[in-house]
Amino acid sequence: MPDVDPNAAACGEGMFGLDTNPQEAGVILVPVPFDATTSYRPGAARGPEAIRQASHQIDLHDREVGDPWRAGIALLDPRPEIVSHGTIARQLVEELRESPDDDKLARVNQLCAEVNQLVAAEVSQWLREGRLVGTIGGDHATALGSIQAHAGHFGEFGILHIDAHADLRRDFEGFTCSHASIMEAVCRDLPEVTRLVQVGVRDFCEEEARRIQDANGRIVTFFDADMNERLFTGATWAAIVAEIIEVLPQRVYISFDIDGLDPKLCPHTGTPVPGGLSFPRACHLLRAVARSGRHIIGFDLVEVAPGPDGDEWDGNVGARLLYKLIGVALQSMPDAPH
Ligand SMILES: [Mn+2]
Repeated sequence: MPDVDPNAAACGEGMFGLDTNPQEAGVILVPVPFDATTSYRPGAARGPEAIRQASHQIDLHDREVGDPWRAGIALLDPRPEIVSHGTIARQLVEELRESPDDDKLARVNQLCAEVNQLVAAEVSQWLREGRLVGTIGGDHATALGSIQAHAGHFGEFGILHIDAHADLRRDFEGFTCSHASIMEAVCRDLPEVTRLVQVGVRDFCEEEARRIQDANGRIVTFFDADMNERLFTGATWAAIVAEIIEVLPQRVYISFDIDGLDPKLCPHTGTPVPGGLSFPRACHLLRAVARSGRHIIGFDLVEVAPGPDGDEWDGNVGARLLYKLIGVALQSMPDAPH
């Protein structure tokens, strides 16, 4: 157990004020400060740092998830190549939006592919050492390498995908790895992902709606409008959560786009949409997954973006959600006391 006083104010500089050495941590957090293809409003590249800074005000003892800090939580340093790739790619994307250029587009796609490979290699290495690994984006495309690594390590699993968007576009602005097509890439390239369960979706195109319909049950989407219609006419959140859990396989990877929450909780995220989950509803859902006996094998938290003037609210919500994600994943481990 790390040498920490959970009742004292945060004293370390690491995530949640912990300065756990990665070699001694049960939980490894991989930051991916990269958001090259964000279409509307960039900023998610600064997400990991915003979450780290805001995390210092969080109490380490949590009513819902107990004491996840006891497992040891270590935030890795961002890979310098990811940072430099992001700077180059963002510049190229800005030029592309001025005038299309096939060579520049190919270069951006190559940079994104290299970031994926770096993330996949890093996550795989820690999974082989038996750690719980969480990836912190970055835009949603940064989750792909993490999901690939979990597929390589665990074999078959399902994804619980909380998001305002379906992320099932075949190709978005010519980018092969866009935040808007990440789950399409996952479904196309990773047969290990036996089911994609989407929650909170409220912004999608006709092609994506057809993609869901034609997936023969591999993609199950709990649309925000449908859930609200039921809640407004007397259904309970617990009943809807039970239906979500029922379609999840035994092993679950959670991909959490912060914009799945009410945008009041993430006002600076790249593509906010009205509606979405409240914080307590999201926490109830996460806890229910762990309580159901399913094994949460890993997770990502993406699209958290700080305000331009140092507004820390998005980071604050992101840090609290991150602590819950770590907590439920630890609770769900096959050998964890329930
Ligand atoms: Mn989204």
